[in-house]
Amino acid sequence: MTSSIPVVRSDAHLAHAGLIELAGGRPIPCWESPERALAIESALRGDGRFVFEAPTEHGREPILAVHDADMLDVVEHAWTDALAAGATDGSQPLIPDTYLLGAYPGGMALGGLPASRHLQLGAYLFDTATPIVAGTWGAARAAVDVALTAAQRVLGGAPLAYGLCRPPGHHAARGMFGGYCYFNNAAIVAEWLRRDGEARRVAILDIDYHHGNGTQQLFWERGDVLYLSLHADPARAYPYFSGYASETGAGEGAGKTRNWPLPAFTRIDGYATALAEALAMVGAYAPDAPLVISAGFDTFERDPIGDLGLRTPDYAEIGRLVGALGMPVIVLQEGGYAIDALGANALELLSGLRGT
Ligand code: SP5
Ligand code: ZN
Repeated sequence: MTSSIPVVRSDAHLAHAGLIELAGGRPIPCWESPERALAIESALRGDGRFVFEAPTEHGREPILAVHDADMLDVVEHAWTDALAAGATDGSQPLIPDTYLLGAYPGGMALGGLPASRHLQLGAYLFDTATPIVAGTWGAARAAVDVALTAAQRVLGGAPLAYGLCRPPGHHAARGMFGGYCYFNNAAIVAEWLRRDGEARRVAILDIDYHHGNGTQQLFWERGDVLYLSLHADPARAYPYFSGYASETGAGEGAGKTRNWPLPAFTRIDGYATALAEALAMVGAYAPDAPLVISAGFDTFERDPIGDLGLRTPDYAEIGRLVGALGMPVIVLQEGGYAIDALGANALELLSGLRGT
């Protein structure tokens, strides 16, 4: 009998709630909601093949190996600084009013930033859909611990483990966050596999609907981490500014980043063609660590913010194709917003990977 698949999950995400984003200039409830993770957990609990566990604390060090300390400081303190300054009554999420773009300084030398961390927010956050509330810091920290604990299970011998990360991570870069993401869970795991797991080559396969700009930025010049991403063409889809096929890495990382921008309404046949190219690259790279999958289900045909055409059984097919590599796999949750289908889609992916 095949043994149970470890699922690492935490309740800390429940306090990262009451989020809003803008749609056509109007505030709407954030698509990235607690109900997403609850739906997945409930579907997996209704299936006998999983064993559930809480994350163990890994501290700040694995996060600081990937992100700048001043960015962590803002995620940790923006909310309490805003409350202390009377800038919010605490009933609404914090969204910056001013963003520090790369073009701001021009030829100037900038003299500093305000001391209050809520006034620094626009220097680290790149979109309006990633607000801060009282529970954000705790949830983002727990998501990292969830990811690292899942990685530990696989290093400990499990062929497959699932980290039910919420918030997601792949849009978070070294000193910048956004896209519903605060800390880059998958990148933190990859870096941790290099440092603590003593791996020499780690591969990250990103199957979220969106380009993982954060993961790509972090490993752009790194030959020791392969980053492969299948996603909606940024010419029409968020995050717009990266994920084009011409982006392939630089320096020691030349050729170690690859992107497959996909047309709208891509179905499993077209998707599998791109995936086969990515999987051949993983095989040729010959990782000596588990494969890290940034798993988003926003590629689903009914996803409210996506336009690809995958159906529920297609995730089992993706799982089987990846599983044919014969590598141990760490699956980390990224996006996916069709709440009524998330549980089934996650079950299919994990079943395909497990070969059942
Ligand atoms: C982790 C992840 O999936 N982050 C995605 C963040 C996307 N946020 C902005 C989405 C803008 C969507 N516009 C949708 C139009 C739908 N008709
Ligand atoms: Zn996404």
